[in-house]
Amino acid sequence: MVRKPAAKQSTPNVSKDELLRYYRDMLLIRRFEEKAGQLYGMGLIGGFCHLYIGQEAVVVGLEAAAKDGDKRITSYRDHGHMLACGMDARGVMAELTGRIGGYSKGKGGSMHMFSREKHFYGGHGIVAAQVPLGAGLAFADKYLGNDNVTFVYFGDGAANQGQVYETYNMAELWDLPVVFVIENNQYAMGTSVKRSTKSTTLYGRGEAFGIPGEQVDGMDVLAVKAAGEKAVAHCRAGKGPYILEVMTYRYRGHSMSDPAKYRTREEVQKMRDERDAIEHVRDMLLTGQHASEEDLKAIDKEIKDIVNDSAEFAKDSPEPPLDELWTDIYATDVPQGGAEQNA
Ligand SMILES: Cc1ncc(C[n+]2csc(CCOP(=O)(O)OP(=O)(O)O)c2C)c(N)n1
Ligand SMILES: [Mg+2]
Repeated sequence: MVRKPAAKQSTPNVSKDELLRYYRDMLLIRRFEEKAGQLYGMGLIGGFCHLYIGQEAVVVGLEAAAKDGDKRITSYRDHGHMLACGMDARGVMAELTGRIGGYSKGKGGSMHMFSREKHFYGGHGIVAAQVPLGAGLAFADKYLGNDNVTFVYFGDGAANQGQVYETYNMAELWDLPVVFVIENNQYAMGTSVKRSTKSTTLYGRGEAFGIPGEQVDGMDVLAVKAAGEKAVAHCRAGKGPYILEVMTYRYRGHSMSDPAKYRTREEVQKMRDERDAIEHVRDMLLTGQHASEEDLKAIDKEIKDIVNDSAEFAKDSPEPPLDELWTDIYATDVPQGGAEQNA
């Protein structure tokens, strides 16, 4: 197999533990997504399901730059973000299958899961809707005077939505601590960036608003982490938002029903063979003699067990009872008098 060197030089003195952690976290996402694909095929998952396979290094690299209290919000391609911020695989799989043991009690499905504990704010089906919401999360932290940062993930297609630029303006005006992460996987459904966008550096659009940014090799988890640390330091220093355009690739279709006529099989295979992010870390572990084939096999087994367990948990968990239709519709913890104050 011909593996091209990473576009950016990775930090050579990365620790063994760190590399193993990234390998494990990326593999968990990949195997979980493969299992979700299987369950979908068996009819156990209804509705939409967008897999993250190929993009694992983006979220794992950025989570490595985050600290406790930081927030994250993303689109409908969201299972990887949940797992990477520490949400339980069981709860995610049970939600995908519409069971009561899921994060939204089986009522949200793939695109609508949340965890206040892990500061994960969804899961949004409207393209780019999470961008202004994410700025709102960052506004709350700024208002409270803490040093938390919000990671707002969106796609190359979403980057053409108007609300992104309204948000850029306000975020820069108010120096909001937000890292805008454009996951440029080169396609928005069946439309390539080349067909939809004249300027190919999406991060450069921040210049009009005074927001700095950069392009990052999203198939290199160490490069993503290093760029994430830089962005986060900018935000925590009170300098306002930062844009990271992370160059990545989705191996699977847009969703589970994708005719795949907009790109060749060879294009996908080439990325898998030459740029795969998990294989890249695997190579570093083996060539640096940080781990043996046996060690990696043991990790593979551990991950497989977690994923199989999540699927079993999901299948055993009952569907929500009918009276759940009437719960979780309105907020119940709104302070008294709130409505009058806003009238
Ligand atoms: C406002 C809005 N317009 C259109 C759609 C239909 N739609 C769903 S996903 C998508 C493509 C978005 O692509 P991108 O932002 O690159 O994210 P990716 O799917 O590649 O992760 C479109 C057009 C939608 N959900 N919301
Ligand atoms: Mg895209």
